[in-house]
Amino acid sequence: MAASSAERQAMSRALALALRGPRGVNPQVGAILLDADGTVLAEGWHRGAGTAHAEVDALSKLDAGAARGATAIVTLEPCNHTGRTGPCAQALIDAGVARVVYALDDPGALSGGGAERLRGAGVEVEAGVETEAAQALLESWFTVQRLGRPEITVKWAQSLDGRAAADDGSSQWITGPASRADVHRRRASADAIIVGTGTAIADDPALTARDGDTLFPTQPVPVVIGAREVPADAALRRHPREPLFYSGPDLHDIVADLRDRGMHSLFIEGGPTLASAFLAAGLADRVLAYVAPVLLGGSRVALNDIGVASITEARRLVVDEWVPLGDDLLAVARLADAPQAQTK
Ligand code: RP5
Repeated sequence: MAASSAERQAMSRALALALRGPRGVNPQVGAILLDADGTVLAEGWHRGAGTAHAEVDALSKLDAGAARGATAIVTLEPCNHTGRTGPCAQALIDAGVARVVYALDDPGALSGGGAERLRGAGVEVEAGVETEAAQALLESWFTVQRLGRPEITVKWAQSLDGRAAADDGSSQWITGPASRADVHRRRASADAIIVGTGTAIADDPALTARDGDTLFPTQPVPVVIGAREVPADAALRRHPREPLFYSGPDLHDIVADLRDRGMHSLFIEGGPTLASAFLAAGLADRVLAYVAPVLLGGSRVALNDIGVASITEARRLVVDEWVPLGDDLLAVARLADAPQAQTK
């Protein structure tokens, strides 16, 4: 039976509840229990790995037996997996829930299959309600499920002749205010912002996401990669999130560690050595190239060795958008050889 308007409304509310949970290793999920008249019996959401899942959180707010015959509205297919907590599909069956309406299938190899388990126990299941909003909520979590690592965006600013700095190393600013404001908005939606020690020392960046002097409510964790010591009074050490420093390890290990810390999206902000290393390692899904109408000449190119020895090895891009920003132009592009580009 298709979802009723009360069920659709409850799904929108469940999506808002999901947002109360942290972005992390587990997906953000919200759940609502409705009685036969569509009245809300209880609400729940997931508060992060190791804590009750949204359905169980909602059930825990009711007396035993009170969910008998109820409808559960859940933003993600109830899990079928015993991890640190038990399978939600079974908890719903045990509570006597008669109908489950959910937005998206759980893609997890271990956690998927909840709908089948529910149906097997005689519970009515309706999937695919408010999928677009649920997809937007869980996009970066799905990326981690699909790729096994966070989504990686490599950003740089360059002169029209492809330079990231003048020959003395000065680079502030190549692009105009509209481009820089755009960068800050994008920083705010990333989980981590990554620079090399070269950039950390030469530019002393704050690495915050801000509008003028005002910080956006969400801030990426600043991450610095490289062997050199970042000064004790560096601006990034005053960042509202505690910075992470990696000195030696392989980029793949660093990315895996950031994933294990619950990060879904990484924003690589330079400089050229670090950006090139991520590209060369195949650790880039998206490129943001801000191009300014200025010439710098000299040797400080925006990218150096990305593993392309000959034109036949060129890394092709699929441009999603050319965005005019004041006098600058931003290319928002995907690497044609990135796993994501092929599935879109
Ligand atoms: C990067 O961000 C540049 O490399 C520059 O060093 C840095 C500036 O960061 P904020 O100090 O504005 O945070 O684009």
